[in-house]
Amino acid sequence: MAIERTLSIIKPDATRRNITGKIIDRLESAGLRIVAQKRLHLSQAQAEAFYAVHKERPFFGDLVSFMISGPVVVQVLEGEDAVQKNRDVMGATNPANAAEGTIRKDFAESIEANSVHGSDATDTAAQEIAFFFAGTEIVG
Ligand code: RTP
Ligand code: MG
Repeated sequence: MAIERTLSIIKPDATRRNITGKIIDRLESAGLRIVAQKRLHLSQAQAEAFYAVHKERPFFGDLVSFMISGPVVVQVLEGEDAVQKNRDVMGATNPANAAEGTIRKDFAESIEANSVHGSDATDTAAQEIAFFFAGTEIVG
């Protein structure tokens, strides 16, 4: 397995409930290392740009509104097979379908307010990391 990096976002439903530490514990316990992290409040333009791939989807407007409804924590996670490992720890998009022991099963409020984002492939991970972080902000 290759050492990879992936982009993680702890979403506004989780910062609102003050459970960022509980989520970080799940990530670190799975063997993912936080090599960059910052808390920010996305602008509408930033959220629209980040989720541009979904702009034709019916949920796009609601998703953008949700993502700017409060602060987020954006992170670069590093580890073996980090992209898939993070997706496994996150669980399915809809918490009703998420496996036992996953972040979304245990913490997500709904299919939209589902507590975390994780890149879905190594190429999108590289793009999403560059969207939020300069190379000098990532310390492995
Ligand atoms: P993410 O990109 O946030 O890691 O989540 P994902 O891959 O599991 O899900 P994706 O299909 O990429 O959708 C992005 C986010 O949009 C919201 N969503 N709402 N109302 C709905 O039917 C719906 N479907 C998706 C969720 O916040 C999802 O994580
Ligand atoms: Mg996605």
